[in-house]
Amino acid sequence: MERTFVMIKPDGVQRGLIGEIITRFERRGLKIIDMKFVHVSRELAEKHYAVHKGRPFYDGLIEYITSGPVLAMVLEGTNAITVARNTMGATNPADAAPGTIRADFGIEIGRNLVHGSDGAETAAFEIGLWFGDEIPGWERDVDRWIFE
Ligand code: D4T
Repeated sequence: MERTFVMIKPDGVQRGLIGEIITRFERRGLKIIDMKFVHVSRELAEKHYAVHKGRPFYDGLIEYITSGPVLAMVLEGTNAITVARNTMGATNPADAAPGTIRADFGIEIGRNLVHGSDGAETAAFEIGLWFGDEIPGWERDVDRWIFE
């Protein structure tokens, strides 16, 4: 079963949307494997967003992600990476499809509420960076009604 790294960014936390956002992943069938509140250091932010270093929005992005606590989590399910990103919607909330998290709660790209790994390699890197290597799974009784 695939795992992905998802984060509720500082705007989602500050605006009291943690429950609302987690509910959307949970009710879709994604299983929460681990979760924690993180006061993001500059060092962690720079590692997480290393691929964007040098881009015009990089400094603002680092400032934003370190501006308040975030809720980091590992989600598991069939095609979890794609399913989580589809649940979040397009990076720019202005382009996100109605019904997605970013469309329903956001309006600007620099305040887009959530992050989700964009591929298998990124997911492995980000889960390791935020949670370490060995995260145990757990048996969810309802799984047989969600996964075929
Ligand atoms: P994250 O990584 O936050 O889930 O976003 P995406 O995977 O959907 O998008 P991304 O990596 O292209 O961008 C990372 C992060 O940078 C912000 N950003 C991006 C921005 O503020 N201005 C921009 O022009 C771009 C491209 C938003 C998400």
